[in-house]
Amino acid sequence: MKTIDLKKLRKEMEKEQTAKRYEHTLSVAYTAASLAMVHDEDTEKALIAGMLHDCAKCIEGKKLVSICKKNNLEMSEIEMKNPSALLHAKVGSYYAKEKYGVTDEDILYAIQYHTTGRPDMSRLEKILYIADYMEPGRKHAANLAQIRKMAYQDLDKTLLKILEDTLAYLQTTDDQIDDMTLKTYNYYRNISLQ
Ligand code: DGI
Ligand code: FE
Ligand code: FE
Repeated sequence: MKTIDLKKLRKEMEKEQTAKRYEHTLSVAYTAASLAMVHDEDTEKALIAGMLHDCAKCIEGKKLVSICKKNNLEMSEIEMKNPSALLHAKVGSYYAKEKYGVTDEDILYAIQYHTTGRPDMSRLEKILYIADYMEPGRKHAANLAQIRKMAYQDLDKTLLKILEDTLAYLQTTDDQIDDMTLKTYNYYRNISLQ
């Protein structure tokens, strides 16, 4: 993996993001690193993925759509209709590569799928997805205490719980559910039944 200057990334995120988002970014990076320590993942990769996962979150929805069009990044109808929630992950992964020099595919996929997950995620992908949900600054998500304990014991079980809670939450809103979120849920539910 090409060496990435984490300190430099941190400064760039501080510049790109609102104070609140930057605080979340740091929390996700360190939470991901602590999960990486327990689950034998590369802590450096976890830090980079955490630091960059929301690098496109402070770009407004319309701009995210135009960035995708300009750079031939495919968009589904649901992504186009919910750009801020869904496209920041895709554009974030694109920026991680093109703007911040990340070449490691595992990190790029972890960023790309940090919002919806995907079936058969790598260990790093799971760690980022979970860290994003459970970082200490999160206050309103469901079952946080249980999820924070579980995350240090069983990544797949934790993923399933978060996916269940996310789907339940989305059903209380007008937001459309992305196919990938459903596919991920079904995949990890099936695994839990085996
Ligand atoms: O960017 P963050 O706020 O840190 O976290 P995130 O990237 O996980 O995005 C969070 C939001 O994305 C959260 O409110 C749930 C939402 N989300 C997850 N799956 C779907 C979704 N939103 C829609 N519309 N459809 C989904 O399938
Ligand atoms: Fe995000
Ligand atoms: Fe996030």
